[in-house]
Amino acid sequence: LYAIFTAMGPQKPHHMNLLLINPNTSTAMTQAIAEAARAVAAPGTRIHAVQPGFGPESIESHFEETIAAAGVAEQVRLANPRPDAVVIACFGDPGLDAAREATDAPVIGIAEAAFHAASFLCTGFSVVTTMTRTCITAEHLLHRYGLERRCRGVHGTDIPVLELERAGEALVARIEAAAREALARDRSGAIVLGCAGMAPLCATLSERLGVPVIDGVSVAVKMAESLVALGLRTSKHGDYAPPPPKAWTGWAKSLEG
Ligand code: 2AL
Repeated sequence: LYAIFTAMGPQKPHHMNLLLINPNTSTAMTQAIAEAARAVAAPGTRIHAVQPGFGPESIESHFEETIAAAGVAEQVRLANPRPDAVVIACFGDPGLDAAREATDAPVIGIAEAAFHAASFLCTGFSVVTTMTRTCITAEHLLHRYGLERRCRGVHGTDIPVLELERAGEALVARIEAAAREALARDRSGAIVLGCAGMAPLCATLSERLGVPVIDGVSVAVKMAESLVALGLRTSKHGDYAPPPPKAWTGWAKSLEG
């Protein structure tokens, strides 16, 4: 027995499994998000980065968001190993409530995490996001989370999500300019980056802007670690209880509880 345990090497009792879901199906973006998450994760945090098996390669419309939410639900159902925490890494927080019903692990959406972090750092923040048409999604979430009074403006740059995968200086400069304009016009104290694909740009933008720049991916990872360390889990009392058992049909049968 001793030989077996010795061969297994030293045990690491303090590790946690963090399921990091990119709700879109861009493998390059999943990798970039995973890298951003690993850069801030504690040594004992194992990041399992996944994406749905179906759906759009980026999420910048209501229709895409709806399908992506089902993809998030799918990935929570399929999760292996069993996650200690889940992060949903798209700024629309698609499938957040569904994921919380499906697991008792804490589930953190990057928009929700970023808004809360920003509210600790200034009286009012601005959001700089991708396509202008996605601004409404951030605005709906701010109302849903009760944080609309802390946000002084949501600004689109009209940069498509997938262009962030190969962001050069011209793109960074456009986001920087939008952020500067937002800070001045909104009289805000911090910038929230409105897309998971902006995570790799956070350090550069912080340095250039000289105000707190909040990337939801890194904040969500640290919040997930904190909740796990405190032994706090998603409530199963009330509406986050598991969905009631019933028959499911068609392609969604595999998502049955
Ligand atoms: C996003 C995001 O974070 N991932 C994605 O596909 N679209 N956000 C956005 N505002 O477009």
